[in-house]
Amino acid sequence: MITLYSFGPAFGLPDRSPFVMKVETLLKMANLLYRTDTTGLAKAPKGKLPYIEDDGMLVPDSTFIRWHIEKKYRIDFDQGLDPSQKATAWAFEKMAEDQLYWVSVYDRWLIDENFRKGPLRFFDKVPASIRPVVAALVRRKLRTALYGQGLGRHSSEEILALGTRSINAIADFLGDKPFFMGSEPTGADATMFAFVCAVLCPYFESRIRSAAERRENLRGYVGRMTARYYPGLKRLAGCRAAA
Ligand SMILES: N[C@@H](CCC(=O)N[C@@H](CS)C(=O)NCC(=O)O)C(=O)O
Repeated sequence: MITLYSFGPAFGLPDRSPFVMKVETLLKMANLLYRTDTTGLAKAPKGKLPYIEDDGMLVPDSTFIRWHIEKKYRIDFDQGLDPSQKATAWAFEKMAEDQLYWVSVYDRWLIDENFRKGPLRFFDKVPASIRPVVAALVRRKLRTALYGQGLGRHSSEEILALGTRSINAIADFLGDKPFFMGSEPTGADATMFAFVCAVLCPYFESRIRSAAERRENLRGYVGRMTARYYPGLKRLAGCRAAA
């Protein structure tokens, strides 16, 4: 059975990482048996989660995991898409992973109130005497990563403008289609679902979340994806599963 190394549920989401949620959704789409293990970060091959272990083979990174599943289990997550649709799906996925994701990181880690009730809790098991120092160090690491990525160099207004542009692009492209690329789910849905959930997560106060909430079709989409892939969760990211 495949082991998915994950962080575990948090903030009302199946996992605090949208990359983990993406992989879990792909595993569900592929109907593959898997179990989750939340103890893998320290030995992660690339220092990040998710990674999977499949028959003794470690595969890190959500995109390479997808390609591994496609190759080993002969699954085409892009089934039915023509080359132009595949190119569009890839571009949207990378926009979500390489830009929108960082907007969520900014919101969760750098807005004080969100940090206090969210990421700071990740350090609850660290001895109280060193907890503030460890949390501050990790927060600084995230701030440096955001600066290196580029988004962290912008003002909060500019970050909001960039994030809103992406959210609106996703909502406009989705339109009234049931799933991102059409009437049936494809691999892109695993990504769009995960990253839209991260933005819509009601646990955090954020202006990008308000911008996403104004797009009714995104809420319906999250509801549909939840009903199909997480039927046990009646509500995800504030959206009813039976939407
Ligand atoms: N490109 C990777 C990104 C994964 C990623 O950024 N994971 C973050 C959590 S969302 C992580 O594990 N961070 C832990 C760390 O940097 O220490 C993928 O697609 O899987």
